[in-house]
Amino acid sequence: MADAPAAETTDSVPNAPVAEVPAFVDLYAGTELGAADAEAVTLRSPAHLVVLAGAAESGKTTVLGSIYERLNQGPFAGFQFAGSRSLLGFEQICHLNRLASGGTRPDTPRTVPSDEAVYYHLALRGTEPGARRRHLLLSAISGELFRLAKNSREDCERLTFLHRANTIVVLVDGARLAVPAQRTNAQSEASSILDSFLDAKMVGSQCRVEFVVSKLDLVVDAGQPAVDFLNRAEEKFEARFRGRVGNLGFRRIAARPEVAPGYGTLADGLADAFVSWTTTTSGNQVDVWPLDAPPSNLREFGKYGWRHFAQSRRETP
Ligand SMILES: Nc1nc2c(ncn2[C@@H]2O[C@H](COP(=O)(O)OP(=O)(O)OP(=O)(O)O)[C@@H](O)[C@H]2O)c(=O)[nH]1
Ligand SMILES: [Mg+2]
Repeated sequence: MADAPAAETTDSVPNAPVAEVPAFVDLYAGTELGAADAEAVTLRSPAHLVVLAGAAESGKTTVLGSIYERLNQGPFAGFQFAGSRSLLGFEQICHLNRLASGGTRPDTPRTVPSDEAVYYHLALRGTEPGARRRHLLLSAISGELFRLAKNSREDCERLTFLHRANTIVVLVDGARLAVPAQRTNAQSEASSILDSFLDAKMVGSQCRVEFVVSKLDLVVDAGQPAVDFLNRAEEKFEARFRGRVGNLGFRRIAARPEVAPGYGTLADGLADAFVSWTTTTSGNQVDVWPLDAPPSNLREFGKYGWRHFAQSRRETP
């Protein structure tokens, strides 16, 4: 796979005049991005933001790693890999999944708790001829960050990036749905994640929201009672949130199934999920902040970048 370009062309403004060579060029360490770096990516090119939210160990990081691995192997879900600002970050989360790690079975490193969201960047190009490059930012809300947000509306409001999410994925841990003593909690925790976000008005009106059951292999393996519970849980999510979320969906995936591939007739669901998560819905086609004024909660760094790129867009014929 090709390395990420050190500095990308401004592919969002194809005819922008080249004013002068900048004195400094931003270099990315290649690890996962903090808020300022993610802002810089967004300001430079339209970027689609997908947020994965879920309780600890619900499978968020595995989903990110599996998407990256699939893109590594060739075209995936109609996209091919076209660069990343966070290659090292992806490599770190995939390491335990590989033979080179020396582990006896695939695993995902525990995400280090943090009170800041981190982002992973992917540049993608559609497999059809002449397809343009598009940018994707993926963020997983860590168990700890989510715990803080769940317990306090103030902390939830700190997750300001949720406002800008094009897609919010609420993961429901299939491993817990498989265990009778844990399934009710798993269901109500997933519900309460979306409740908190909605109560704090963090979900944009055009945002796609999906409840996604992870580790479907374990649910299926646990037998019909687990599958029945899952069906009822989805009905309850539907009844509770359909009126409050304009673009609500449901999905079941197994980003890293433990049982042999091809279990039952179920595919792992990741390719379909990825297409849905990266599809822009009509109301937020632009995938960028409006040009009139920078958002008031932006840091100075972000405001500077916003003005710079807003200016170059205005100058574009
Ligand atoms: N059987 C099975 N196990 C899975 C699947 N996806 C993830 N896992 C396992 O679930 C465990 C937790 O996955 P993570 O991706 O680390 O979960 P997380 O939500 O990022 O966890 P935190 O970052 O600690 O909050 C790991 O041991 C994974 O190997 C799956 O599709 N099937
Ligand atoms: Mg994690």
